[in-house]
Amino acid sequence: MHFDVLTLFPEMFEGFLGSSIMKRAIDQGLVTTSVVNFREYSTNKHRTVDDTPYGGGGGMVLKPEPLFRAVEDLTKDEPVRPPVLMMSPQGTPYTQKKAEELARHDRLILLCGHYEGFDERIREHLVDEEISIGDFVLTGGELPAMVLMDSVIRLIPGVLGNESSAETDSFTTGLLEYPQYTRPAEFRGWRVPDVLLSGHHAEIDRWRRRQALKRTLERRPDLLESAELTEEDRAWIREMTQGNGGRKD
Ligand code: 9D3
Repeated sequence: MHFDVLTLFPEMFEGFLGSSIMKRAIDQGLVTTSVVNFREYSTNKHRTVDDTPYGGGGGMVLKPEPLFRAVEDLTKDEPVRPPVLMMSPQGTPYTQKKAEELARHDRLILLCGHYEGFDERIREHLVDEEISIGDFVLTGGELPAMVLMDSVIRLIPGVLGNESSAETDSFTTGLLEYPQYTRPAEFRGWRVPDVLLSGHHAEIDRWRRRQALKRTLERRPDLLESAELTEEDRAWIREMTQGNGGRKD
């Protein structure tokens, strides 16, 4: 899979692409990247990429020419232009489902702004999708682009070890994870739950399922709406939410 990243701050990607699982995916030839400073595609002698907004007001707006020229140059040999994704606070909220969808493409082009807004014609005539990574304000689209790449790259077959497919499955159960423990069985007086030391695998599975349900109910009740629940799960949730004054214990 190939990623083209268009940014004014290409150096921000060095640590990310040079570390850990990303580096391994690149070294294995599973992923290729071109991180391009779109200032190189500016059409004027001062290499300008932004300008003041028509109609007045503060801030600067990214000009259309550099980004159009950059995308057109990068895709000049492609019979079909790959999806162009704009990282934007006004974008559709990013989800695991979107990551899975994007992982099916063999090439993606990511546009990153930094403070500035984009001239609307970039949205209207160059971009296929606008993506936000959540309701908080960052200084640019570079970190969101790295978040997107990380989430997509780990889904590419061969990038992670064997745990990967099982892990994807557990996300699709739609519940938060149950608590985990390792040795020692007692640390500073805090004991690991006895059931986990019991060797009764059916009981352990039941305990973990209930803990996952309890945690999801407490922290992310919205997830329960779409989770796949058995009749036993529903009974357990009823027990946790009723007859105790509404407390979820
Ligand atoms: C208030 C008007 N704009 C400033 C000129 C808003 C603004 C634009 C760009 C605020 C922040 C940014 C930089 N952020 C992103 O480019 C961004 C982002 C984010 O801030 N949060 C979550 N997802 C994303 S994706 C891109």
